[in-house]
Amino acid sequence: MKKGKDLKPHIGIFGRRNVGKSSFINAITGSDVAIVSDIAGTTTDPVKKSIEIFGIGPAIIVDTAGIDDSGELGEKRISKSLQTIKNMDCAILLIASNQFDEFENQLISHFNNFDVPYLIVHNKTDKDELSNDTIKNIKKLTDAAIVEFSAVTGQNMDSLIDAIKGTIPETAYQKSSLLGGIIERGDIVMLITPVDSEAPDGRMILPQVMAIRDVLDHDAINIVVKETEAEYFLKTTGIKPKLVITDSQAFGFVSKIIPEDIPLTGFSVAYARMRGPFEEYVKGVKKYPHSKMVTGYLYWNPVHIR
Ligand SMILES: Nc1nc2c(ncn2[C@@H]2O[C@H](COP(=O)(O)OP(=O)(O)OP(=O)(O)O)[C@@H](O)[C@H]2O)c(=O)[nH]1
Ligand SMILES: [Mg+2]
Repeated sequence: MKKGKDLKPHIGIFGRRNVGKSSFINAITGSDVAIVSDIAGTTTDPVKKSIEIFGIGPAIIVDTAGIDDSGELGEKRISKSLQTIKNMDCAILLIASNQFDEFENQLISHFNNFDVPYLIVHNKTDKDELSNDTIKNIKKLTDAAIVEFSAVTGQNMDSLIDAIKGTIPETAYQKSSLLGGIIERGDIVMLITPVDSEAPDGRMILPQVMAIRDVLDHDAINIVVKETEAEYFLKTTGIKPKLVITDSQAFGFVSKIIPEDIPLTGFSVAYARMRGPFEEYVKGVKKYPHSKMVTGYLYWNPVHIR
């Protein structure tokens, strides 16, 4: 899932101290962006860098402190490293010397908790090859891809890049916008926003404001009406909106007055789609009897949330 409006995928490097996280970053970027040393605990705070990865392109890479640190300061560093996980599109769990036990298990549960796809890279393969026992241990726990690598020799770089590419989800490259991919420049979007006693005084709720802004960002046209004026507007102007968005509480009413061939969706549906994973959300959506799918999976005419 993409966080923020940055189009570059965020890749986080996690693992114990000294496994070569910083060296790994230098190797895949072909430059000396991260500080490397043989002293465990060289990287102390998460370091975010905008980089170019061979074969992948621009990305944001986050170097982190080792998660096997100790002491009061070490605990703080670990917690900082863990906090970055939720913002990643893809995580790389770096291991070395066939060490794979509680620290690695912990990291994997954190990745799973935040639904962050990950791959496992055994670094320093020039020194110690990845053993079959380690592979077996890993396979017991996860079916994530495992790649052997060496930040020093750069061996297996091609398979590493392929594995990273395969792990970064498509959504990481998509701008998180409410109506991205649905509307285009010049489209007329009708927003039907009930203003009842529950509406906040003097303002609009966030998804409505976001929709208005997003329509403007697409160089499209907003028509904002209450549900009581929607039918009148359509009849008197003859304007046919490309899309109608309304509030979930008004779906029932609005779906009756909007012609069947105009796609209709909800502010909260659009919002959920932006936040993803939309396919999961759609599983919980109940369609009206006369509903019809408009564009593959993006929105329904009309939909309602169970
Ligand atoms: N032989 C060998 N040494 C490596 C490799 N990758 C890193 N090293 C060495 O391992 C040591 C630690 O490397 P770093 O990149 O600083 O490790 P790190 O995981 O960032 O360490 P911290 O920031 O302390 O958590 C350095 O002396 C590196 O030169 C590798 O693939 N092969
Ligand atoms: Mg480091």
